[in-house]
Parts: sequence; C-alpha cells; structure tokens
Amino acid sequence: MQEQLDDIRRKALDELAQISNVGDLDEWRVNHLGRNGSLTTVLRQVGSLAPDERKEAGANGNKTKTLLETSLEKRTEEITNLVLEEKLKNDRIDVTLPGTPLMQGRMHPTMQTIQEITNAFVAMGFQILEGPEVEWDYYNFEALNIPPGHPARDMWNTFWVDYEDKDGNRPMLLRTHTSPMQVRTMENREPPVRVVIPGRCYRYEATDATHESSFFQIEGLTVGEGITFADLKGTLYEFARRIFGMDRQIRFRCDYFPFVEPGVDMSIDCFNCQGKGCRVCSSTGWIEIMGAGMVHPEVLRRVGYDPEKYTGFAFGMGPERIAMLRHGIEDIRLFYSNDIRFLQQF
Ligand code: FA5
Repeated sequence: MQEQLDDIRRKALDELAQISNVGDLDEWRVNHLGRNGSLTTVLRQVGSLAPDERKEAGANGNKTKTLLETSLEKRTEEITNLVLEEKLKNDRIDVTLPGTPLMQGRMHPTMQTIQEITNAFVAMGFQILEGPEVEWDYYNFEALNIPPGHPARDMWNTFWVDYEDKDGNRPMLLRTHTSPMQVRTMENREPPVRVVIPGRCYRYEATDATHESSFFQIEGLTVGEGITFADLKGTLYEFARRIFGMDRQIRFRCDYFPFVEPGVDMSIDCFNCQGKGCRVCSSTGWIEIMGAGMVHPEVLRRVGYDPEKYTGFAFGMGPERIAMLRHGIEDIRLFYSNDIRFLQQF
C-alpha cells in the first residue's frame, strides 16, 4: 500500500505542478481527492488490511491526503496570483494620463447681464418679481392705456395665441414687453412699491442685428407718496454708474409710451468714445438704453391707487442690447443661435 500511496503522491504532485488555470485545479481535485479519486480509492482499502498493517497504512494515507490538500491550496493561491498579475499587466491604467475634460457649463451672457442689472437695483432697495409670458390683452395693452384699435398697438408687433373667447376676440398673446407686470404688481399690493421684473418678451419682428423675435426686458416700477421725476433721474443715474462706470453722463429726451406721462428715453454718453462719436454710438456720442417715465394717473386709477396721493415712475430696458454695448457684440442674433464658440467667451 505504501508503494501505491507513493505513486499517487508523485503522480498527483507532478500533475499539480503542470496546472496553470483554476478550472484544471478542480479536475485535479476530483481525480485525486474526490469520492472516486485515486487516493480515496486506496484509502478505502485500509479497512480490509490486517489489523497490524492498518494503523500504519491509515496514518500514511492521511499524511498523503493532508499533503495533497495543502499542495492544492498552495497551488490555487499561486495560480490566482499569477492570473491577477497577468490581468493587472494587461489592464494597466496610466493614472497620470490627463482625463477627458468635462464641458463646464456657465451662465448665458444675457443671464449674467440680467443678474448684474437686478443686483444694482436690489442694492437700491428694489425687490425682484417675475410674471407670465402668455398674457391677457388686458394687461399687455388695455390696462396700459392702449385700447383695441389704438394706434399705439402698432408699436408692438404681436404673436396672438390661438384662443378665442365667446365673442370671437383673441384676448391672449405672448407678452410684447414686461410692462403688464406693472399692473399685475399694483393689483396685488399697496404702495410703497419698488420692484424690478426681468423676463422674456416676444415680438413679431423681422429680425436684424438689433432685433430678435424673442428677447428679454427688465421692467422697473416704483410707486409711493411724493415720488417725482427727480427720483426717476437719480435712481437711473445711479444704475448707469453702477453698470457702466462712475464717469457716465446720462441724457433724457421726451418719448411716447401711453402708460407714462411724461415719457422719456434715457441714453448714456458713449463709453467707447466718451461722447465724441464712433461706430458704437452711430456717431451721435449717445447710446439709448431704455424707455421710462412717470406712471400715468389713469394706470394708477385703474388698479385702485389714488393718483392724487400716489405717484411713481417706471422704466423698461433690454439686457441683450446692454450686453452688446458692454462687450462690443455686433449682432443680437448671436445670443440665441446656440453657437458654443460665441457663448464660451463670456
Ligand atoms: C417698451 O417695451 C416699454 N414697455 C418700455 C417702458 C417701460 C417705457 C416702462 C416706459 C415705462 P420699447 O419697445 O422701446 O419699450 O422696448 C424697450 C427695450 O426693449 C428697448 O430699448 C430694447 O432694448 C428692447 N427691445 C425692444 N424690442 C426688441 C427686440 N425686438 N429685440 C431685442 N430687444 C428689444
């Protein structure tokens, strides 16, 4: 029996040394240590030996079994390590290589400008509000002294919404300016009012370098007791200095908007040529930046404010036009053409 055990041990260990993958190891285990394996078969004969041989044969058999089992464990570990090493060698990652850079988002230049402008007004005690882009004719026109058929409607080319009331009127539209929020704000609160309202507007425009069919405006409204045109000038002067620099001059000229009286447009002296005249200011020395005026008494009366007691001023500006002036952008259509090369500059 000792000879048989020696043979099995030698053969098994030789085979084991040749094995190089985990699957073959299992086969080896079944062949030698399994229920019908070579060693198990020999050990099964121990019981039939004479009692004086049995003890020694049993001890030798167990020794061989332990040897084969520990050799299997060792070889398994060796092979696992070899496989792992091979895998590491093949799958090696150079962690020092630069990765693929992620595109980093940033704020759109219009939004940056809106934020800077509204911040300037917040610093002067204004609150920021927002309002609906699909608006009733009443708020966009009628409540602002522009009844149906009024020629002032021609100042704002309009996208009407496909909705008719029972009389066949089309009372809904995409708002053409943020001024309807003047009325909505006053309907919902008592004076004093001091708000700025940024938001998107829509006009049926033939687009060109300074006109888009969808653009932003920032509306401003202040109503209280004893507010005068001097407050309008002082506030807008302070705004212009905060946004365009300390040395700016401002100019007001009469303009017509049905919902203010008097109405003005406000210009700043051209920061490019200091008022001398250049391409940026069309050689005038001045750049127009917004419409403004004292809130019309009729608008105040319509929202239930007493125009004998309260006065106020309102203004409306286009942030894209202001961004164009500040950054020297020549065409407003660049803002919304989704050209990442343009947007990445800001
Ligand atoms: C108005 O819309 C008035 N609601 C402004 C106002 C408010 C006056 C309160 C008095 C009191 P206007 O149509 O001029 O005014 O537009 C105001 C600004 O919006 C313009 O100065 C311009 O900067 C911007 N804007 C107007 N139309 C366009 C357009 N098609 N594309 C880009 N910006 C525009």
